[in-house]
Amino acid sequence: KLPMNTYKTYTERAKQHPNACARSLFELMERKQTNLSVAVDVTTKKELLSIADAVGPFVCVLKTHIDIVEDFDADLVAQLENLAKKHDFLIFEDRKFADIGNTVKHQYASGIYKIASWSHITNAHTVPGEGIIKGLGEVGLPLGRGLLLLAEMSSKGALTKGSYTTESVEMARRNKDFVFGFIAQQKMNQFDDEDFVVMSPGVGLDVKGDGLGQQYRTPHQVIVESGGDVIIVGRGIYGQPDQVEAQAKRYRQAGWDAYLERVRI
Ligand code: 5IU
Repeated sequence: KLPMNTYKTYTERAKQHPNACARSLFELMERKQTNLSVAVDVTTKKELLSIADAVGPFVCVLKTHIDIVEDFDADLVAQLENLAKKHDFLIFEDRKFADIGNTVKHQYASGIYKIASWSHITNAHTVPGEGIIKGLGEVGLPLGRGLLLLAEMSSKGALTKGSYTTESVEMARRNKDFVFGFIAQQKMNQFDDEDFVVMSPGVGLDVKGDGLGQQYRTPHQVIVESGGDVIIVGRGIYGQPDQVEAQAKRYRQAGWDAYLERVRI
């Protein structure tokens, strides 16, 4: 049996949520009827923008790895921001910060990418301890950004388990102003008065893995059986260039059907 909040609608959860980033995400999900996030791991500006424009109408969150884009420039960010407005989605730079608070602060605000200036959501490993949240928060909180902690990874042999995962949840509890959820494979709530958003990567309908450790589960397994809130799909959607829109529609439908099944239980 999953925690009580899991069975509430995104709208009900939006109304009750103390975190502004979570509220706007839940409202957006209900408005667009989608719990799909597309992970666009491509290496050119042209491909990234073209996929973002094609999947835009079907996603709540567009997940980027900005440092793999060979021809990155400030115009890419400006165009991404325009697409986020045009299609009504949030941008999530999957940066996986992992250093001490003072260092991640600079990595988040500065350098070439200036992630905090355009990415609504980012994420961090908890391996350095709570200082990483404080450091990122100094930059992100004044800008209204939200942070996800990496409580569990999808890949085979990941060390994110047991006390690592439970202590990551404790860190989130102590920093609810900035941390609104987790990257995880299942619901992380234990108490009825808390409602962490769970985004789950490692989602695919056609294959079980990728030969490099990735492990795939279906939207039904993630949303109905494990209580996840957002499915993150990468190659399952952009893997075949001529089918990007069709696959985005297919995964959006599978994710939304699973959500409707869960809230009607
Ligand atoms: N990603 C994972 N697993 C994780 C975390 C992040 O796959 O545990 I944290 C990222 C990596 C990639 C996307 O950007 O999610 C999944 O892409 P595919 O659906 O193509 O495997």
